[in-house]
Amino acid sequence: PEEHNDVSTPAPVADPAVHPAWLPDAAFAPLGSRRIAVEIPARDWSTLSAQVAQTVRAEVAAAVATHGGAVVDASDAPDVALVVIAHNDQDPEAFTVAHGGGVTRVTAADPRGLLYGLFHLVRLGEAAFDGSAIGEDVERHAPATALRMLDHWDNIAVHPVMGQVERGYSGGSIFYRDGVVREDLTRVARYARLLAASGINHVAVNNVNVGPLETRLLGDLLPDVVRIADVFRPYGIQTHVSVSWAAPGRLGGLETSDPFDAGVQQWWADAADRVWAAIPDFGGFVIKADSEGQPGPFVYGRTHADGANMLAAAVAKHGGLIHWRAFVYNHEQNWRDRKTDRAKAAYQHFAPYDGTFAENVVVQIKHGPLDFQVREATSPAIAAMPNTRVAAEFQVTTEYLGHQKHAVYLGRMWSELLSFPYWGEGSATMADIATGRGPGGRAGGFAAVSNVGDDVFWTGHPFSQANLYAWGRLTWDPTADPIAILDEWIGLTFPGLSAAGRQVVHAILDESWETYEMYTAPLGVCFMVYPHSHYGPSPDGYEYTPWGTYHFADRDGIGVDRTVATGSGYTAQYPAPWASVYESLDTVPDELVLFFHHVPYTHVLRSGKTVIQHVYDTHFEGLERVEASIAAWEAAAAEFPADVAGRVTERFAEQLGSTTDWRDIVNTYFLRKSGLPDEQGRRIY
Ligand code: GCW
Repeated sequence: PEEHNDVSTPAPVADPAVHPAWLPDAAFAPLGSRRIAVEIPARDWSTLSAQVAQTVRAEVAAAVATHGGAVVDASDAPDVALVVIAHNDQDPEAFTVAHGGGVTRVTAADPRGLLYGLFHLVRLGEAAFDGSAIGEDVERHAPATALRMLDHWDNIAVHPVMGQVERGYSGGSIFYRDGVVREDLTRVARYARLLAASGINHVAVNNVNVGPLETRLLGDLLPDVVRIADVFRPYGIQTHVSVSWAAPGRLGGLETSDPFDAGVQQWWADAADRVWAAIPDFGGFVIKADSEGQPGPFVYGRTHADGANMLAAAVAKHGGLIHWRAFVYNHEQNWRDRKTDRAKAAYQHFAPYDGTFAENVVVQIKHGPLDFQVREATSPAIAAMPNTRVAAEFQVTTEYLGHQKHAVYLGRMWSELLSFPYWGEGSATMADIATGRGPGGRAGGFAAVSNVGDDVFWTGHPFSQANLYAWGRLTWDPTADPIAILDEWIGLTFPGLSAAGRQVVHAILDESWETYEMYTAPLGVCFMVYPHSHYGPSPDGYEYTPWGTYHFADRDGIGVDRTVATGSGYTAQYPAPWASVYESLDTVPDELVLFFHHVPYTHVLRSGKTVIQHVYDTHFEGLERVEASIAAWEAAAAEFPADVAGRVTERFAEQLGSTTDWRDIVNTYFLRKSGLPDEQGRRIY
């Protein structure tokens, strides 16, 4: 344990001040009570792989020390053998498992695969060793993509409006405090371990809104990035930094950021040389350009392909990546202008440049065309760039989904989005495109905004840990069953919980996304939140703002006409069959009807209900479902550790109040607009 701060030999140490999340000591008992052989041949490993090899050894040593097993030689009758062998697996993160003759055997071509194999055994628990979960046939596990990323929106200094972590609901940053990178990165080491156990292997350590201080991460603060990278590396995680397009001016005193300027090109090449000299396995740069006030190439009359390719050239010789975000739209829109449709922006700005981005550019596109709403259509831009590496971007932090005050599990939502077949049933899905299995075959991977902070539970609501865990697991296997993932998380996080207790967590979380949708903005209409904070109901909050997110409710109807026939023409950005499915009111799915159409309140949905009655019914039911969750929780709370129980109980009180507000304010809004009463005569204010 004393070696804990020595990053080259990390050993898991229990820190009572921090919740162990899905890696409590007890989760290692089945493994740690056995005789384990680790065989990793000395070879010319990369620094990353060599350090991961040490991590595997340290994990095994710590587990047997805690649980009474032993580290033995391979020839000394082990129960478990973890072996790096020269096999022809091309994927350094892949591993195989097999069980025979009383031995559970994990093999990999690289220590990184072995680390994932080790955590696989931890997840399976006793079943990994008795032949019930692992059979005699060799079973291969490999990630769907090599790029499984978390983006932190952490600021070094506390931002006057956004705080330290933009859209963070879990306290301060685990990286920064009081305007500097933390001296003690122990917490980051624990985070790295949790991420490795869920499958994440890339982390960007600062907000995509990059201030002057954060710009210095490429300059005088680079040694701090080195320290962070040193802590991530032993767990197989590569570090990335978000950069500002204005960096050549801010740091280098240049007067332009024009990507065609030789001085600018040189400045970025030098910056890249500096970073990779300090961190040879550095991942690359993330950039938000020409978006929400961040500078970008538009000022110079250049395109985003011009900008991205200039940065790509600077990092190419180091094997670096440019994650160029496609979240580019006009945030100074005039609400009187009915022609501009923000949903069309990403496609308009990026699709025309398909095929012109350098090979080391990943265009990172939000899963929906607006902004991480509880329900919006899938982004057509993701399917429009077969000759570009596209990453699908998600949000683990619940900016629009209850701020980790509401119990909302997002595994189901992500799974549904990831499996969206862009060219109709059976065709390539969003996950296929991101992992290089779509048309064009280029892989950009997955990225999501982290929900972690320096909160004792990491994520504010203890149950929000499940989202972080599920994100990692889905990036590894986007086809995995999100409820099985949730069950895995429950089992690891709450060892010893009774079957009834487990059921309660499932009852609360399994359909919590749908529940949240029920009591918030209906039928894909989006937003209806308080501006700025994005928490709580404010149906007209964004209606007359410059942000381009309107629902156009009047006394007759509501919704955004995005059809070709009479609206913004957005539906034409989709391939067949979706373009016509969404275009027609006869075929548009109910849950997205207001995303694509402006309809009267009396419009009859495919479900047979009118829009207005659907709104009333779902809002009453949404609150009832939260009340049922609370009742289930109260009956089971005593089974949970007191600190967890206390926090969950406190969050439920907040959720109940907030959900009640949502129900009453949305119902009242619709009643006042439409004048149409609830068929069931329930109380609306
Ligand atoms: O959803 C919006 C958020 C901003 C965020 C932006 C983005 C980091 O409200 O806080 O900025 O998206 O994705 O860049």
